[in-house]
Amino acid sequence: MAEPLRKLFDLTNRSVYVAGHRGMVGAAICRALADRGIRPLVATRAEVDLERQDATEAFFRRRRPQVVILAAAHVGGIKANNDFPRDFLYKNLMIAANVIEAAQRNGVLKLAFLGSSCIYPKFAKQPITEDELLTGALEPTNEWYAIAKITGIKLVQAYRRQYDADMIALMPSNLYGPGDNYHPEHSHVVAGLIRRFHEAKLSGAPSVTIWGTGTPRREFLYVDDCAEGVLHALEHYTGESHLNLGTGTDVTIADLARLIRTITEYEGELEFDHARPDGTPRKLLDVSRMRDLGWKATTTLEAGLAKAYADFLKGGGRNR
Ligand code: GFB
Repeated sequence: MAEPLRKLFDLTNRSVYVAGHRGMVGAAICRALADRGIRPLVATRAEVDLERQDATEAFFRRRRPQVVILAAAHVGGIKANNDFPRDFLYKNLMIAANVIEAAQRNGVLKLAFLGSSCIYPKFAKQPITEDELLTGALEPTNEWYAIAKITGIKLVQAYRRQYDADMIALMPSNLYGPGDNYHPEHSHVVAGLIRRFHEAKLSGAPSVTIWGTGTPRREFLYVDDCAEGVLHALEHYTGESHLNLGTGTDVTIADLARLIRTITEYEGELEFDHARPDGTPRKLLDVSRMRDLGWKATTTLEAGLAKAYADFLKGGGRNR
């Protein structure tokens, strides 16, 4: 049997600040920390507005976290990205710059910055290795968000080079799961379709509309798998390159829609609205670096979607 990988960094007995603990990802990271007996340091937006430099620095001076997991971000699906370019660029840039600078000034021992697979060029080689970054033009619907997240990766690299700071950057594929945003227009595809299929079932609507052609392929990572990956990377990795977090498999949006139709027990038809954008044709991540570090996602798409729908039925998530 292979030797278990040696930990480079021990989270035990550390004060771990999870920025963005009310979001889907931050909440999952708090659950993963709780499983290891770690009670994270968290703060509401009223306590610290991470878009403001002075507030962020005052918070770090006061609370002195030793580890920072930067899961705070302004996020949304393809339509929200397209409709609110300033919000996606400005807010995410400010959050990244303020938190990373405050961490450096206040002696943080280790920081993980979270981004997204949309940082890669629209026509990146598939599956996408970490080296594809900045090799081509971005997908226009999400370039604002992507530029902010690429800047976060570059900040991490710059602080590593200039200060020898132990900071890493992690790029998950499309995330879904408990605590998602169910806004009818601004959500990501999984949450948007769970809601639409559920409502169509209740109202007896004959069909459900899926945006775009249904042909784009996406890789969906269950949020609790992502959280485990983040903690695993904190413990086992340090290095300049960001790391991909994904499952290594993808599905078409049409197949995803059929799966959600089955899970929600909706019996009507699917219709595709070609007037809506498809976005990137494909963004399947090469996950071999994380696999070599001893991590892999364990939740199948079917099981993850069933858990996400159960959470929706319980009233979980935002914008219900
Ligand atoms: O989830 P989504 O908005 O993320 O859309 P992206 C994925 C695909 O699903 C697109 C289609 O081809 C959409 O056209 N789709 C079909 C839908 N029906 C729906 C629906 O009801 N709602 C939504 N939202 N999509 C985002 C980026 O891109 O991915 C973000 O804009 C971020 O910046 C995120 O990176 C992970 O994969 O297209």
